[in-house]
Amino acid sequence: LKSSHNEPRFFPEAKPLKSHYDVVIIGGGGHGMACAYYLAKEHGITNVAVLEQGYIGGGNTGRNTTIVRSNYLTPEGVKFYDTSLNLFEDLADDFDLNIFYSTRGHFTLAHTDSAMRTMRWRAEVNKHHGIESEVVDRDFIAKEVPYMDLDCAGTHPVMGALYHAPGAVARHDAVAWGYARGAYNRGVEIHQKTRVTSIRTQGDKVTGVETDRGFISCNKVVSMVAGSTPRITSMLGLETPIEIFPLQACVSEPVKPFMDTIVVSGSLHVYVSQSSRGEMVMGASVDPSVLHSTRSSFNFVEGLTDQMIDLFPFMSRMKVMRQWAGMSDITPDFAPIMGKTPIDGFYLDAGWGTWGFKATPVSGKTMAWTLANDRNHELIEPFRLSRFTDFELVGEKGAASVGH
Ligand code: PYC
Repeated sequence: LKSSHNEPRFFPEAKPLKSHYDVVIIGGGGHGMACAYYLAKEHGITNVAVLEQGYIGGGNTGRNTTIVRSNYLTPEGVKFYDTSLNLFEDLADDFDLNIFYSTRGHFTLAHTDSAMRTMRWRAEVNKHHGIESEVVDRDFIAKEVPYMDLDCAGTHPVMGALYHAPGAVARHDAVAWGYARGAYNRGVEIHQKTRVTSIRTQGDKVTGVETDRGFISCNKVVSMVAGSTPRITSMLGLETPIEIFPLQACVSEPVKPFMDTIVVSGSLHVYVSQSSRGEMVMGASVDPSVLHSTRSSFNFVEGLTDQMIDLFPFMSRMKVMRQWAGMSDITPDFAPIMGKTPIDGFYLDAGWGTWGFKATPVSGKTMAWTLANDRNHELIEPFRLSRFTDFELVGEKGAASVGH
């Protein structure tokens, strides 16, 4: 299959599995594809198979609200996500593919004194690390987001906000496809509709994976499956503190472009941006109970629109067009779990909760480095699995859509 400029298309033809690969990547979402891309591009490791039980980017990559930002709270988080944001800015050139990366400016509204205090704290940490982040007042917000009711229907008046100018959105599918095409062009094999059924070990070392298409021997396996992480780690008896909560989102019918910023309210648990097609892309916090499912609910739309209309009263006349859910793999400290594990040759890229899409480039790059060097990249060392037994939790209260 060739596209108009003679590049292989992003959906590679199905091939038989080889009997051995140097690296098997479980999960063909953005993170898996990014890891394959950087393994091939930066480390010359191309005897790699990406195994995806569905289709490329069909999991959480295709189910998020595409926000990219680096205004986190912890120094570890800020450095990590800022590296990602910088990589995002060059991806379209790297891929020769339009990923619709659009810098919008990102507001996190504060409706209480304590929220204002947290915004100041975040702004100070951000600035210390060279990130554009400022606490702004109501006048500034009113100028930048003129259609918003700052009094919030009189219920929770906005007091101020954290403003992060580099905040952006991107076309999520294109990110996965760009990485997939770049990996494929460099010799990586991508096997869709290929489900891993177990992982073989000898002693404490990985020797291969069983799939519904047969056994593959390999030296290294990395699990990059977000909401399916417990299914994979249970194959090895590996314990993590991850719990799965659905995260739902929806889009409105398309309307004339009127809002070019991203608006988030942690207190009201809503966030919204307008897509390049004119749809309002909206989400709320994770569902309240653990559930391994991508079902959508009416409750979600009802709760979300109730809050959204307080901020944007005219939206009461807009129709919700589509809704969906992803499975968020939430950790107790709202930071990911990355790197080596106690099982030799088995690596984890998990715990992506509600913060995974924006980490796609940096997770791919640092996990590829970690696999190639068999030691954790310095940016991901704080996110190692052993932090939960060493009592060195990260405490990332800059994560969105989760109660802290
Ligand atoms: O981290 O900005 C974020 C976010 C928004 C929705 C889910 N996560």
